[in-house]
Amino acid sequence: MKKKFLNLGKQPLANSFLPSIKKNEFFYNLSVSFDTKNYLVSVTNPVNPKKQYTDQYAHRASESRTMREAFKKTALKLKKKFSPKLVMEIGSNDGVFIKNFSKKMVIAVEPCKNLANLTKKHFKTYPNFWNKSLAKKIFNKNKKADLIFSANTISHIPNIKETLEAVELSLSSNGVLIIEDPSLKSVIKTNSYDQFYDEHVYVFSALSIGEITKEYKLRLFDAEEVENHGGSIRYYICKNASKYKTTRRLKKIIAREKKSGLNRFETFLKFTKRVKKSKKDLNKLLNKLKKSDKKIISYGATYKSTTVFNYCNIGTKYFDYVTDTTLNKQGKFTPGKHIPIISPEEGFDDSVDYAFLGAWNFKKEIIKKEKKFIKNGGKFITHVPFVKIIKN
Ligand code: DWN
Repeated sequence: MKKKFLNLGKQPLANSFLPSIKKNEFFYNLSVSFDTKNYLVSVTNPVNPKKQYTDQYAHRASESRTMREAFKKTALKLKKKFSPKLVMEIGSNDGVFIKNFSKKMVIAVEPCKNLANLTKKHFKTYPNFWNKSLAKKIFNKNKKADLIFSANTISHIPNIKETLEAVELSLSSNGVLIIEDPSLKSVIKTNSYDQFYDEHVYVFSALSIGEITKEYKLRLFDAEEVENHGGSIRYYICKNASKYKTTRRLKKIIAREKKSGLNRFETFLKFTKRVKKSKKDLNKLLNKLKKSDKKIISYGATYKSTTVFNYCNIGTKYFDYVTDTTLNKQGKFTPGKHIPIISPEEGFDDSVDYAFLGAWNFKKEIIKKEKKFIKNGGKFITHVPFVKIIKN
């Protein structure tokens, strides 16, 4: 049974960075539920993916050094561990993962046409949504994938049944599906409620992945906690009859999840209380700083900050602008709250007193990079794990 625990209010699409401020912007109601049967946490009423994954998709996974290095390391590790002959990535974005494989052995699936165009010159790329009909087009009795990788994508697809059935059709008998997505334990622990937005239909746990895969002739046999995006889990899934045995580290992760209460509704009700407090605290802090005439900006036009800005009802009253390194976000306005986005070169200078870390998941990388700002007295603000000015 699905039980609602969090209401984040009216939200625009996190990807809808606007070239100009328009009046008829699309909004939906963002609430989050817990399924007491399979422990799955999901957006209660998902948005139609055709509205989200268009040829205007903004996010470029290569934009941070942290993720370029993480994907390279992951690709090398998986090649060594599984020696795959044929690899497929679902949701290949700008190719940050597949570029670590030779052209002959990798297939990319990416429904956003602008992104698919970036990889199609060098890699076999299908500009389509992942489903059974695509699986049947790519694979057959004699051609199967030994490794299917998907980072920050399976959590984005509302139809999990179709997704996993298509995977089951495509894998070789000892083939492995590896998915990586933000971990529910980290979200709850660090109060990062901004991991909930239209695209994050699911925030998985090993508990929920273990339950869901069972329904589709698949089996979770291993999992690994990784630092990416503020704490993620890499899940290793195989066919029911495959050779892989359940690992000790998976059992430990599941035990820790149970200890954190990820199988109990009360845990999520407590989380909701902390989220409400976070909203109050952030408004209070920004209000105080603004009253003392400080210049505040936001650092990183993340999808996550769409949730923060719209849930906390904060916009140009507090933030002069948002800086972001992604070229196709610059010159636009943030979804819903319409804060202008400019390049760091243009806007991240000595005039800034405080920078809210929209990209808090890259805190280490950013603090290292912005030593001069800190030395000159600039300060970062974060809401993760609670609202504070970061002490340098
Ligand atoms: O799942 C998703 C994640 C992985 O990526 C997607 N649905 C969409 C996107 O979400 P996000 O926007 O919250 O992701 P990031 O990776 O936290 O975005 C970081 C943003 O900050 C990028 O636009 C790049 C920018 N940035 C910057 O301006 N300066 C990043 C760094 C590290 C910097 O130094």
